[in-house]
Amino acid sequence: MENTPQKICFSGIQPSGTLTLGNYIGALRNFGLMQDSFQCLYCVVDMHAITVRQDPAALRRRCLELTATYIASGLDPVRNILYCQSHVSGHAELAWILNCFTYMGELQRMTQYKDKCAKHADNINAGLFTYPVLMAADILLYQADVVPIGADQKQHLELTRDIAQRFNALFGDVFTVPEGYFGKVGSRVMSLQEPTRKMSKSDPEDTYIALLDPPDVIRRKIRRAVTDSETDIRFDPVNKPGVSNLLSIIAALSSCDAEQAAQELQGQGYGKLKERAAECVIETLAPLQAEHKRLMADKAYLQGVLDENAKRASQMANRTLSKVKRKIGFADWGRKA
Ligand code: AQP
Repeated sequence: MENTPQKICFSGIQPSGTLTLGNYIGALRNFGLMQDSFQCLYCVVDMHAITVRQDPAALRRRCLELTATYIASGLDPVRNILYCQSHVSGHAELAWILNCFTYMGELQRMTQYKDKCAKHADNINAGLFTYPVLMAADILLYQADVVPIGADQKQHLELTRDIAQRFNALFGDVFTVPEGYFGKVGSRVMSLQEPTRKMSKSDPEDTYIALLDPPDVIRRKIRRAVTDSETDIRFDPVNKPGVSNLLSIIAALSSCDAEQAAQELQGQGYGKLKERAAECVIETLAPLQAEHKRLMADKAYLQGVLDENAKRASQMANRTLSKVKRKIGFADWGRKA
């Protein structure tokens, strides 16, 4: 029988703060689902993180914390390639090349760029603007077939596909055109205080649940979550965004759908809804938190995982980069990429 090459899955998370329940439900928990069927690369995207000012010591620490979170969430550090973006120079190289195949108008339409400009008005840097091109490079560098992401990244993935198709139309089949993978429920977890906005790790603390929050903090944050002035427990994201967000969280963590969760809690009041949501979150995060604590006690091990995997990632990246450079006409007489 012919040996078909394993399909590739790529995704990344920024070490820009403590990971939230949104990162977990929208992305991280789906990463684990891929590891049996794909060769997966999960990246700590520190180069994306510096589009917003970071404290250098905190950024270094968070890279290790995120690596520990990846492993603690069930990702096998041997089967999967868990590595740090800045350790593989191919990301920056390919991003520059793809910048020259991306239009200003395309980048100006990106809603995350507009949101981040509003949030960081004192630092609207060029990196913030070209962030989606770096993301396209991250994905295309490894010829990824599938990219598990939250709904907020859909627009960036569409742009990645457009760039890949544009490049392929000019130079032949260089890049695999990737597909997104979005979980059935919870691909957009909302802020606890402003449930019409997504939950973000760089927003104020009471708006999100951090993956490492202890049970009493989780209960308190959910108790204070904004709902509405009615009493009816109904899944209706437009008219009842706060209640619907809590129902989605319950649904995502207990493998039912949000309407079912609403039916089960019918007539029991918002207090009970919040209690149930808190229980689901606490129960889900407890094993991850324990494993994270154990891993963080062995930083040398985590650094070893990153070092080893950067080599594996670089080898894969260099294969694509050599091809791209050759196609666009960079001279390579007698040189190895
Ligand atoms: N609220 C969310 N609901 C569902 N998925 C989410 N993701 C983020 N927030 C939610 C998904 O998590 C992955 C990693 O995100 P990221 O850290 O690379 O960047 P982000 O999307 O900008 O996340 P944050 O938390 O909002 O970070 P900051 O505040 O630093 O910008 C992505 O797949 C994302 O879809």
